[in-house]
Amino acid sequence: MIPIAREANAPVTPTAVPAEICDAIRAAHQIALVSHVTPDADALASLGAMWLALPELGKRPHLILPEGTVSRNLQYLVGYAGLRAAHSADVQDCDLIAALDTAKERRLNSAEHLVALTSIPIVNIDHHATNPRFGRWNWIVPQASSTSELVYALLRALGCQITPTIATLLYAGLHTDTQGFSLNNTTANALRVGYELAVAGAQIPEVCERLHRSRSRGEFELIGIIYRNTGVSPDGRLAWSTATYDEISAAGCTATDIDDQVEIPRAIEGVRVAILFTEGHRGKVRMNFRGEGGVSVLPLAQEFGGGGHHSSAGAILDGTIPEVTARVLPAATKFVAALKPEGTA
Ligand SMILES: [Mn+2]
Repeated sequence: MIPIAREANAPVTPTAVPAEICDAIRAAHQIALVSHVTPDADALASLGAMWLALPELGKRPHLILPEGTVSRNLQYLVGYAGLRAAHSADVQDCDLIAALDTAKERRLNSAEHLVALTSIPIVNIDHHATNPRFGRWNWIVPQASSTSELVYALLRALGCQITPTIATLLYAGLHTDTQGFSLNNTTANALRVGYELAVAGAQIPEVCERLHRSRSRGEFELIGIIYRNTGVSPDGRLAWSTATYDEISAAGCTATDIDDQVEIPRAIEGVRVAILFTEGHRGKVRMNFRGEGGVSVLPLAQEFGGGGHHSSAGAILDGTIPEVTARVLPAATKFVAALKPEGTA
């Protein structure tokens, strides 16, 4: 047993929603809902929950979800919630854009309509610490487990009904971003929201089976490759793995199947920094960085033009896996060497 000295958490108070965020939504008529490219469950859940709830307030929401960007597992959620995507061009008819869970303006999934975006005000709702506040209104809460947690607070503040379908979506987002309530963003408030979503009728067993225990044979193959390619530094504090474009393709997978496989090298005891290098598109290597035990990997990701959260960040570099690892692993080794030794303050 590791004795952990910590103070009691602050009392659980629901997340306060800034009045200007509610006002911006109340004043709008047609709202484009946008999130980041290759949406994860949190992005999709936030979009879907807003899309389902806003008509009740007399709003016309447009769900911007370009074709071919939703992974197989998340297709289930789209079907379950009956989400119907609008055309990106519909953004032009909107008087408000709600950007959800998107840490950078250029990662918005409606990039081809950025010209239109510049003239339409954006309400920016996110939990990424590095979000540069690109909206006219910005509600950025890095302590929130997920954007789904914020959207839940927002819908409650707007007086929307949390239907079982909305609850299921938001629970999926919360569950995924906390990795099944196991990461250090599993706050008392995240658990409280999880509880309230369960009370509201979230279909927890089914959504968790579909999102976490429904791997295709291809994804299963890919996991094998990632186990096989895992390397660990001599001091055991840095672990990484790789998958080349050819390995991903040979497994029958595509870039949309790359999700949280970085959890594989991260799971080794004593690892403080884990990195997954994947060449989902030929010549482009995406890096997922994870910090364990309170280590912030954000500076490391930012060194390579990326961003994200303190314990979970990403970056993309041009090149092949050998080229990119040759650049990044020495920097990561130096970064880990500079961390304070375990057990010191
Ligand atoms: Mn998120």
